[in-house]
Amino acid sequence: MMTEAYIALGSNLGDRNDYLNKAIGLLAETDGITLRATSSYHETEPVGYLDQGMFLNAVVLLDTTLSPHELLARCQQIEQRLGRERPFQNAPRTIDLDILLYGTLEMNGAELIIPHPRMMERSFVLLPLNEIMVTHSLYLV
Ligand code: GSY
Repeated sequence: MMTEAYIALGSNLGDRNDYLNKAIGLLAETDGITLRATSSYHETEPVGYLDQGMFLNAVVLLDTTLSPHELLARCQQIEQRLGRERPFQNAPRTIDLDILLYGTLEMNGAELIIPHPRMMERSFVLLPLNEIMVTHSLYLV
């Protein structure tokens, strides 16, 4: 079954534009994923851990036949491939991929919570999400 999924991307280390481009390219070339829309890239102040560089954030809309856990595994694989290290929580990162929405699914698992539990309080997610959702989501038309 094909499902619409939204993924948030963020980078605040190195060539942030290139990390976002590469991560979106890797998502797009994944079997079981079709890239439907990409927001513009938003430069944003860090939220949470403040003593770090500005982020570049974006949101993409995918059609996918992957399950939520398969999609999570692919996102984590892309983070690793692009050199993400996790020295401490909220540390600066080359690239971060978070599943925001997966169709109308609501799940509360140990590894994965959908919708993303903090998305509604993060303007760095809501602004790019709004940009593509209003024009591309089938659920809103
Ligand atoms: O998963 C969210 C990572 N993150 C970000 C982010 O992507 N953008 C901004 N502006 N601040 C953030 N703080 C954290 S943690």
